[in-house]
Amino acid sequence: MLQLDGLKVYSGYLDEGRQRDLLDLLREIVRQAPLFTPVMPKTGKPFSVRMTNMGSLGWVSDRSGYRYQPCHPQTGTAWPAIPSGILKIWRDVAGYPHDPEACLLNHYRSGARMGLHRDADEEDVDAPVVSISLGCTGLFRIGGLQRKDPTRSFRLASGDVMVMGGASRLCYHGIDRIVPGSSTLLDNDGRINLTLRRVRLPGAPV
Ligand code: MD6
Ligand code: FE
Repeated sequence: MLQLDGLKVYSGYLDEGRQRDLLDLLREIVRQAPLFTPVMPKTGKPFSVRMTNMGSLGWVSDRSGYRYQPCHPQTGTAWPAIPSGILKIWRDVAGYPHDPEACLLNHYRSGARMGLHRDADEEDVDAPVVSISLGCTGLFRIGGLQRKDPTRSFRLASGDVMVMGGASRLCYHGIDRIVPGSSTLLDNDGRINLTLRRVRLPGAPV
């Protein structure tokens, strides 16, 4: 287990059986809330990653900006609930007394990446972000509070769970690339990353 400033990586947290069970759940989620391709605010440049969400709020990005919203941007229906098996992972590792409101699903195909960014659209930054990786390994890069700060990188493999809390919560991070051939869990060198977050401050009106 790697540990620095509130960042913890639990390598192999989910064994292969639990990874497959989780993937089955996610296939059902994607049937209810199809993957969509977000675009960058202002420029409208498409992300290489496709996304969907679970929970009372989901993260979206379009020409007008980044935000959390209760409904799918294309179907207009509420996001599916976060399955209990996923909530259990949060309860076991987050060290935070309130359940997450949002679970963002990122789907990478080979060649997809995620540029350096900060998760700063949430009000409740005392809560950590919990990330679960499935499928091909992602090369994860993390730096400091400023974009120019030095970075380090490590691999997130299928079944790894990472908690980004404390001083690491608002650090810049991204996925440089996916390692082809590193897993057969998903077809075509795919990778799925789930990030569980608190959005609103506990006690805020819904
Ligand atoms: C990914 N993850 O692993 C992208 N953000 O595909 C993130 O952007 C991320 O893993 C905040 C906390 C943990 C993460
Ligand atoms: Fe992030």
